[in-house]
Amino acid sequence: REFERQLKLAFERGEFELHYQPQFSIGERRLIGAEALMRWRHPERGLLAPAAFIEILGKKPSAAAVGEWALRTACQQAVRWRDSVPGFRISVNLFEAQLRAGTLLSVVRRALADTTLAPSALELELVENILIRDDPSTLRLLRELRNLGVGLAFDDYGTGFASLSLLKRYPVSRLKIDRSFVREAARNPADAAVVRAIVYLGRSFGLEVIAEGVESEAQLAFLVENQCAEAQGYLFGRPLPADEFTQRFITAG
Ligand code: G
Ligand code: G
Ligand code: NA
Ligand code: MN
Repeated sequence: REFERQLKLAFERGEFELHYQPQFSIGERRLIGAEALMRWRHPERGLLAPAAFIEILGKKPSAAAVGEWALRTACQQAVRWRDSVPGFRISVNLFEAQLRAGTLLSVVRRALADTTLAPSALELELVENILIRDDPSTLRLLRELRNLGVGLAFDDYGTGFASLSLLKRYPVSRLKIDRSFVREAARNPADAAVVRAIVYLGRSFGLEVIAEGVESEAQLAFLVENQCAEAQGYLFGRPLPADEFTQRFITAG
């Protein structure tokens, strides 16, 4: 409770910020977009990663306001980058509370209209476990978002429950292969099999597939060999504040 109050105050004081991690097409080794990742610039404890607060924040109704701020901020930033990067797309993570709030569709519409970002330049990331409660209103909401032209990605794909039935029913456009599979894929046959299976699923369902947590050339070589088209991870770049992202990936070319 006390921590919740602190989070609310921190948000009101403007202590939350977004960092951006690049996403690359593997074939061309070209920047194709970025994932917006939240950080808390704590006055005493320094920069905090979401692990320290997302779990507590994520299910509270107040998370919807934080999520809306993140969405608008990320869309605004994407508009600054889009002219330099053909097809640039920004990915934003959703809190469970945003799906339950009943306002997500209008919030997304407004964020796009106010920033002039094209719907196809926005992707929303969901972890599968948000969906296993599986109410019809969530399914309807996701269809409406897809009808707007916004992308939907399954985050940490392969680690949740009921992956295949969700894939069949939910209108997702991209799978993000969880980094726990990518880490050992070049060495461990079981992880290799999971990565290959997800790439194959993506192809079968007509979805884009991106590998998360790519840290080494060996991992990248494995992905090339297995025809995974896109990658994100420390090999390409860590999450950076917007101005550093611009210096490193936009103006440096
Ligand atoms: O940035 P980092 O790797 O520490 O992120 C850890 C987790 O926090 C990830 O699962 C990520 O999806 C989640 N996360 C980061 N930023 C956001 C955000 O803006 N909204 C939501 N809902 N989750 C986020
Ligand atoms: O749950 P989600 O996939 O959104 O989490 C993204 C998190 O993964 C971020 O906190 C980010 O800092 C972290 N991350 C991004 N790339 C790498 C990587 O190459 N290796 C590791 N270990 N973590 C990464
Ligand atoms: Na994510
Ligand atoms: Mn992920």
